[in-house]
Amino acid sequence: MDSNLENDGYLHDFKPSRERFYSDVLSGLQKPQKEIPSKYFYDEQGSKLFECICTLEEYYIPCIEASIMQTNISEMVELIGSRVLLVEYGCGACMKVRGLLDHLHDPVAYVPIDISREQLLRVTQDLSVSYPDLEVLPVCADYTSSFEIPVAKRKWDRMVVYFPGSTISNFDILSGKHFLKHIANICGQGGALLIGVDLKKDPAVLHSAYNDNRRVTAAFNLNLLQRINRELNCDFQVDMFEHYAFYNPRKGRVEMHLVSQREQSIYLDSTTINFAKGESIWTESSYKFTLNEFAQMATAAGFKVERVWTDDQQWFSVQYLVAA
Ligand code: AVI
Repeated sequence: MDSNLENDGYLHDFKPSRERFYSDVLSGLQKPQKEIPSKYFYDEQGSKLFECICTLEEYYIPCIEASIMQTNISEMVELIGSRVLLVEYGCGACMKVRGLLDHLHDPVAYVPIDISREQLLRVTQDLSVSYPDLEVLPVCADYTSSFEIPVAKRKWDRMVVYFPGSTISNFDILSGKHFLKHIANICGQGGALLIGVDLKKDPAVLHSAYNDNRRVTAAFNLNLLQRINRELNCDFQVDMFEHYAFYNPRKGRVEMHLVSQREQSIYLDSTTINFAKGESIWTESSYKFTLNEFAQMATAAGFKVERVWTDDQQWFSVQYLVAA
């Protein structure tokens, strides 16, 4: 994909096209188990809803991850070392990285990567005010497809990729392994990945995390259909679908679906998609790992697990993996 530099010349833009969204939705809805890739949750409205999920009491991840980061920041910064090129995959509002940037020794540059161009431009400006000596090189891209890491003005000693929030959970196991392999290649020998990884726990905790009382997660899930209506001129009757999330212990993952409340059809251009009553669209998987399971995946991808930090209940982990 070509990089279209914005007018002011500093945004490296690899944003995926409407055609790609359309073909992913069409092919997903034509599968026997209908599905839509979870990366399409994050339009402007979806990103806002996700930020709201992150403030919910039931959704334990942000709070526990933040406390693991705070407690262990000195050790993390020591491992990362000085003159680092810090790259963040899916930076969102760039809130989490501030905790790192506040403590790193002489970082060379920060490369925030996100699919949401407007938010990326906004947060880049905010970061330049907060960290005037730091070179910020934003990249607008779907980080699961191809893009290039921009060249920093200064030479760096090590590239470290930051991938918090357990977004790795939203890949299926094989593509998660490929993704980690791709990161190992990008950061090169001696480079590292600082990653948040959600752990297996009581299914009741998982159930309420993905079925919150205020139904924010339900709104987040249903926004996917609203987005398809808005951007692809489709005619989903959103109130005829229901959010459904459950823990599948055999697969070790929470699955989110949108279940059709009646027999119905939708039209995507000239294609008709039929739904039986009770038929679902699978919209997200969120894998939960044991420390051992994740270590196996990381090792198979070419990483050595250097350090693992967890909370007292072992609900969540932050891991420092070094590219072998
Ligand atoms: C972004 N990702 C790690 C979240 C998760 O927990 O899998 C997305 C999410 N889906 C529903 N709630 C949060």
